[in-house]
Amino acid sequence: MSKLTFSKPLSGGLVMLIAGFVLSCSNQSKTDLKITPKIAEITIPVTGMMCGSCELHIETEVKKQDGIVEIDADHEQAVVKVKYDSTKLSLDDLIVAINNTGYQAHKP
Ligand SMILES: [Cu+2]
Repeated sequence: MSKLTFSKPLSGGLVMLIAGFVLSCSNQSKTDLKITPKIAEITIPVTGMMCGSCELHIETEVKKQDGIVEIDADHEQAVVKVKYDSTKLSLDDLIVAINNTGYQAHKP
């Protein structure tokens, strides 16, 4: 009924992945010294926080991202204030990180 086909979609993708990795590595070592952290500060509206432990939950999880300088969640104001290195993180990264904790972050 069915015939086995030996296509290799994986290996092609893998080679591309490795090539991209090597490229990005060599790029980085050249420009490494020139990269200075760009600290950005943002207040992100976040709904779903009810108390201090909700705040702590978000702070603890989002802090695991490389590039967080300071984070302060406030359930009464329904916001999360973040100071971060914008060369390492984007606003979208922050929103995804907050959403992954189960609360709803909204683009400011
Ligand atoms: Cu809570």
